[in-house]
Amino acid sequence: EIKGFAFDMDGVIADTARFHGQAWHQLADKVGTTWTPELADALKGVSRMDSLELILKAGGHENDYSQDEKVALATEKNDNYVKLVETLTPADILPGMKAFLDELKAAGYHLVLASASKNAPKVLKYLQLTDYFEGIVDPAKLSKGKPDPEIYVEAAKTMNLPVNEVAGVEDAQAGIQAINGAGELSIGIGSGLKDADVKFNETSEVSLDAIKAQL
Ligand code: B16
Ligand code: MG
Repeated sequence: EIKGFAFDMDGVIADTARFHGQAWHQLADKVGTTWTPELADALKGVSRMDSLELILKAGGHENDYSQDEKVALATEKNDNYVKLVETLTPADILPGMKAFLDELKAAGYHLVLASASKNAPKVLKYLQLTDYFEGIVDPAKLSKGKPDPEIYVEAAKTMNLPVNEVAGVEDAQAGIQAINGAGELSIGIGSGLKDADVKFNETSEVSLDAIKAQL
């Protein structure tokens, strides 16, 4: 029986995937990597430094920069991203997600955030959703990013629940792999998430009844 939900943030709760995309696109142009929809998808859920490596590799530039230069590139991307994040308001919560969080809260489920983003506390603040979550897994304390299961294992610990009583909600393939690897119920939102236990096309379709209908 599911007693807690671990939420991905970017692309699930917050309409920020477009901001990450915009800021990485700018970075790709700068290093000379062609920006494609496939590359944009491959970056979803992936940590900042791993995303940078994927962009450099896609253009054959992985050996063109020192470690310090890579950190500077990632910092530049993040500065651009943070400027976009500061424009967020509660209107940028993805359709239906506020209602779903309210439904879960009212039904007494545990809720934690399992986002790879170091900017997650800031984003939740601008969306005025901070109080919904009993904890935020700190990605800085993890040794491996998604698709490694670590972040979802930590999410279960934060709620004091065994993994089989936890459901994870994700919009990215890397995230679904992480949930499945942790032994939790995976709920995928978006296209191309074939490994998800429960699948939705849009955030607006997600509710407890709609999940139960697929179990
Ligand atoms: P930051 P999620 C992920 O968040 C994003 O999907 C991914 O695009 C981003 O690179 C990653 O967070 C790290 O974010 O640079 O803000 O630390 O989908 O796991 O909520
Ligand atoms: Mg995501």
